[in-house]
Amino acid sequence: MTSNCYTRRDFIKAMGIGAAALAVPGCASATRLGGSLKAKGFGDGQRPNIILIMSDDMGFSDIGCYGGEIRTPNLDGLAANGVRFTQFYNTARCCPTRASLMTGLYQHQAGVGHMMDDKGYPSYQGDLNNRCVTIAEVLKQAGYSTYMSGKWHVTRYRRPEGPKHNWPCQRGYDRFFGTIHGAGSFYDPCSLTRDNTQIPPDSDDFYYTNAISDNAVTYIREHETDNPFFMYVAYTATHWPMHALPEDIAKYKGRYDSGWDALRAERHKRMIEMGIVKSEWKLTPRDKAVPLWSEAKDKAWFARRMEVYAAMLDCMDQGIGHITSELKRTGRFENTLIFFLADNGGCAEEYGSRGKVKPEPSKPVVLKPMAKDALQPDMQPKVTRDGRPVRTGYGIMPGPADTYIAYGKPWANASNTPFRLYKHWVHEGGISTPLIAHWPAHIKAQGELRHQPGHLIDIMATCVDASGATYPAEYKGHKIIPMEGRSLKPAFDNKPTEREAIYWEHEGNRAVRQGRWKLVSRHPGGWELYDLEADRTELNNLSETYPQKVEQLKALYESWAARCDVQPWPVRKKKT
Ligand SMILES: [Ca+2]
Repeated sequence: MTSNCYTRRDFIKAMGIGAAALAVPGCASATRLGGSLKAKGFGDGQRPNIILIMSDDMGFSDIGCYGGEIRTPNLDGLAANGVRFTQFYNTARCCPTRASLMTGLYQHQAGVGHMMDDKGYPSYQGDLNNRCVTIAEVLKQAGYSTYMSGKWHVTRYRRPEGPKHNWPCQRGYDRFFGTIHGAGSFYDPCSLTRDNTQIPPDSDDFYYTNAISDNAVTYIREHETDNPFFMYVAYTATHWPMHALPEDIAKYKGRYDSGWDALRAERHKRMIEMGIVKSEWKLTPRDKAVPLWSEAKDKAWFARRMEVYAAMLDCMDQGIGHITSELKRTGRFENTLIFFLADNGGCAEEYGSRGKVKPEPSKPVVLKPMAKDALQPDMQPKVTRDGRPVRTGYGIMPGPADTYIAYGKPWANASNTPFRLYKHWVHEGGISTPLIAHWPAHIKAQGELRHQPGHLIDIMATCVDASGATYPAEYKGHKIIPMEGRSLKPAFDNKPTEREAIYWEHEGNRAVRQGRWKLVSRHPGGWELYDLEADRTELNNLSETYPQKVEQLKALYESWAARCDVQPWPVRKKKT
């Protein structure tokens, strides 16, 4: 197989035929090809490794280099030696973001118009379709080794038996460690998988964030050939539940005792000083559903929830440090393009934190420990592996494995400083993400900001551009939808990114951005118009002042929605 793969690649490259014409099923041995490829003039050492790192349910202002107080020295270091985009966007939710990011298409085009259920429309099948290709599939055809560590969440088939046609190793990855599903315990995640086999945690001190980092480091260490690699590192920090290690939580003890109002104000001030946001953009008012901190009850509980959240990100950043150390140790740091971003804004879901504590403390339940080799079947485990009941409810102090709650709306409001709304919505709080790009061999800027608007769809285009790969017109006999994004390489050098507009739709929340103008609607409400150059915090609705602009952007949106088969919300399951 190895020589087969090599010979065909070599031939196709030599003939100048696009990788589109090449589909070598089961060619998972690219890691062994590097030496041969180099010998034939393929691996000239110029093509970069590419590492795409993503956090989960993280706000725009959480990490240090975007104004946060959470200690992220490793991300800050990448930012200081690269560029930070201030107007980069995701899709506002886990699955659609991952579908869009992986394929370079809008999520509806890739078959994941909403989440992981089949609503009977091709654009809402809850599973990647065969009209898209993943970044891994594209780069693998160009001779890259392809690794993934972390959360997948672009298929509705998460059970151990599959079907597995949309698991990572069937969508372009040579090696995979992580979870197929979108959430779970950090101490015992459901759907934990190595390659194509679901597994239990491998040790008593298993903690998912560290396991993701360790596997990513291992993939770099074991990549011994000269061909470049692509690696996707998809952390589940800081998605609920609030699970973190005691030593990391201890670092933040007391840090949030001054509350969310003070936190929003201090972050906003730092963001202005750093140039992340403009001083003209007013800080949005505190969410109406959130009390003044001075009037909040149970402050110790609220503070603890944010301490754990901060600890989760802190741990992720430590892992990113291990990854960059391994790149340095193996001489790869200079010519590796590293991206860091988040899949959606801070999450206001009060998962597990409302209502009475369950199971009730007055009625102790006796549960059996789980067998060492038992797979965790549940997103929210009923029992820890050592036999303690997993508790939810108002007042539960999060952190350890026997708890399962979110950090909640007040802190999500602070995470998304200075914007409004959250994960799910396509106002700036839901869709704005940090994007750090670090690539010393190519990006000469050090610590500069880039204000060009960009979207997840641009990551595929940038990977194709940076690697010299060919985005296929056909793959495995299926016609592939052309890429939607634009390469960010010109933006690295601070040149403009040419594009018509950027579009969003999630659960009926809709938006289009063209240049400085954004038309946005919160389902089931009407259109609002904002001038983001003057008012990125979306406080001054200009729809009545500029009705013609509303009509023009609305027509653009509707044309895009028709082209991408966006259905009116709520999408009812189509009867077949
Ligand atoms: Ca998410």
